[in-house]
Amino acid sequence: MSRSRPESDPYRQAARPPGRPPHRQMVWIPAGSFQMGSDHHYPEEAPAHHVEVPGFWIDRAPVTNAQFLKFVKATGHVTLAELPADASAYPEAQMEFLVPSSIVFVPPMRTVSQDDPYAWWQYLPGADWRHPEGRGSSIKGREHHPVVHMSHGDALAYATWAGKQLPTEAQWEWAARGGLETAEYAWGDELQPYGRMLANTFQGDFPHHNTQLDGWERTSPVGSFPANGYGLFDMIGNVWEWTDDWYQDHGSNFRAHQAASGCCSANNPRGATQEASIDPRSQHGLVPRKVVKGGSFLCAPSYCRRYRPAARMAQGIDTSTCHLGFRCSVPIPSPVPAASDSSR
Ligand SMILES: [Ca+2]
Repeated sequence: MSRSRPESDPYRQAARPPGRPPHRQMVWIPAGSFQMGSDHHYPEEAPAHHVEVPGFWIDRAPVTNAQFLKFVKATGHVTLAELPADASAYPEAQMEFLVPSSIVFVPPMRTVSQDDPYAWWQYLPGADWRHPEGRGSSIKGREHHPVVHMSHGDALAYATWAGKQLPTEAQWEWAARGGLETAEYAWGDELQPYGRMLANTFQGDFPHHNTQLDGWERTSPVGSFPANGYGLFDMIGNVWEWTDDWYQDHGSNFRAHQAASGCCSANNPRGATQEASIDPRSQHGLVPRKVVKGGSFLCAPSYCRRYRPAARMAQGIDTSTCHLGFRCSVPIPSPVPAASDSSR
């Protein structure tokens, strides 16, 4: 059975882009409605609920190191990971954690409990977008890999410079589905159809044994795997991607809309308020959280099956890691392209 919309579908008829892309390497995503979230996986994805999304433009691939370098050269932007942390904001933190640093996946040498993420996550001094694995590492030869170690503010600064925005969660998920609105994956209902790897994820026994069946231990050049139905690369796997929505349980989001409207689908819902996105039980401070999507090269069937469009995760806006990047979007009517666009 085909999952594509019929030609008579009004949303299909509205699929044509309204004009030329506002920037190079952007793809038109037609307006549509779909079941956002999933009732078949992790609790934070439920309940699946009906939403509508107006048409918009989105980057064909995540922002790369080469693109981010142009931004830094043009603006002098210094990422959060390159700055020492404000001791007053983290009164409980030890001094060694206040130096410029970021979170890096360091695979353990042997089997460890999957209940202890500190067995494979380390704060490494000197880790940042230019040094993805900490001091001594570099992005030489990885110019076309997704930029990583991005805080939400870093991603937003780039998007603003480029005359773009960060996508909402609904936009991101609708785009990731590639026209297969109810499929488990961005390409269908099987993770590895005919044994074929269709995204950069983790194969083997997480976290200590990565068989690299897909050819990549860490990030991969954008476009190394097939595009989805909208022609978008790396929506799934490679790196998690920031959205611009404050995190909220889907259930709370859905109920709030029902209470406010009494009916109907939410149109491009925007999640919580900044204050409501904070987890009061967090051991990492009362940090506002945004939604990240898409999973990464560290998502494994044996640990984290978040290599699906419905998957989502709350991420503190001050957090940067070696598997977190972003891509940009442009709504319609689109803002005037920035002068920086010619450099992309
Ligand atoms: Ca891989």
